[in-house]
Amino acid sequence: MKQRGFRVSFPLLAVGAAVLLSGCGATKQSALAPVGPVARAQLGMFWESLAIMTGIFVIVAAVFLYSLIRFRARKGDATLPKQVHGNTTLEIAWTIIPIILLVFLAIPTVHYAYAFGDTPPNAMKVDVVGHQFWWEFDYPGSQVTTANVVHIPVNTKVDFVLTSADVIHSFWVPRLGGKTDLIPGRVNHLWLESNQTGTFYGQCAQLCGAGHAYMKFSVVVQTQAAYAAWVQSMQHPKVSVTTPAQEAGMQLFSQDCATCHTIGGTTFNGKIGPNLTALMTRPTIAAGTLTNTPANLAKWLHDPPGVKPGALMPNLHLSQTQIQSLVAFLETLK
Ligand code: HEC
Ligand SMILES: [Cu+2]
Repeated sequence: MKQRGFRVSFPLLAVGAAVLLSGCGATKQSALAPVGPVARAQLGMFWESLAIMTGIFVIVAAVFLYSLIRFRARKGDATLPKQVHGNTTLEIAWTIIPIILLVFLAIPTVHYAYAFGDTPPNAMKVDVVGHQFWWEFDYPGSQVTTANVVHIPVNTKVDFVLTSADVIHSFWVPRLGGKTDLIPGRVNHLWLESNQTGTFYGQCAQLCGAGHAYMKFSVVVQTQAAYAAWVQSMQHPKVSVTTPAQEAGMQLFSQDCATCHTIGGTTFNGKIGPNLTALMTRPTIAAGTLTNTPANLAKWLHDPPGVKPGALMPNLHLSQTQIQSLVAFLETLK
């Protein structure tokens, strides 16, 4: 009976673990695939403590197994084993060894706590504001504001200046390092650097309400030249509205949307929702909920809270014609 119970539960456990771990998605958001000095140092400490713990486990398990076998009750032997109490040498040894191991863990921990706690003086600054359920990124001094996608230059230390507009959120880009909370009324700093160009994924790591799981963002790491070009294009956004549908969309936008959304290059300057300047250059909409395609924009405008639980953009009960004009207008934002 027992045998069968084991056979049934083991494959079940294996399948369960596989299903759960599949959520960890290869290297997309893996702290085990670092691309910068902060994430690399943190991973190094992880391996160091894992090595120490594995060593302790192997030694303790070996002594334990040896004792189980060597001193087991044998058939026909009813005598009581030798009774002992206390062994000063052993007790001193198992007090001193853990202390030495803890010192080995404490040295890098304290070292990195200071190294990562102090913002490098020449770091580039990006202000990050957490909102339910999206990210605002402001580049102080360059008049650039974006949402849910942050561009940074490669091999550059970036000081993310973190605060929140509402509840506590947490900023985490596993491949770059982290994470640090965004707390209303407080300013936290987290500096990160990437030594590789490419797109890396971030996620809010502090349960902040119904839309928390859909509060994602991308970090686009670019060469210095490409980054400078991006800043230039964000400072001089092109909005060229030509067709009647685009014009109708812009008109609708000024009535229904401009109270909440800003668009660079126009007079729309609402501050409640994400800044929509160069919206079409973003890989996703609604903080990673949908890929950024015209069909998905239409889906979003039709019923935001239906697409993303808890979304604070209301359902404006727009008609299909209105949605099509608005999408035509949004598609001009490059
Ligand atoms: C009451 C304020 C409000 C109004 C009015 C509003 N929005 Fe929004 N909008 C938001 C908020 C808040 C979000 C962020 C939702 C989220 O991701 O959780 C958002 C998100 C968006 C996004 C996705 C942006 C991104 O980068 O993820 C688009 C596009 C958008 N709104 C377009 C519109 C259009 C077009 C209208 C008018 C028809 C409109 N919004 C009206 C508040 C508003
Ligand atoms: Cu959250």
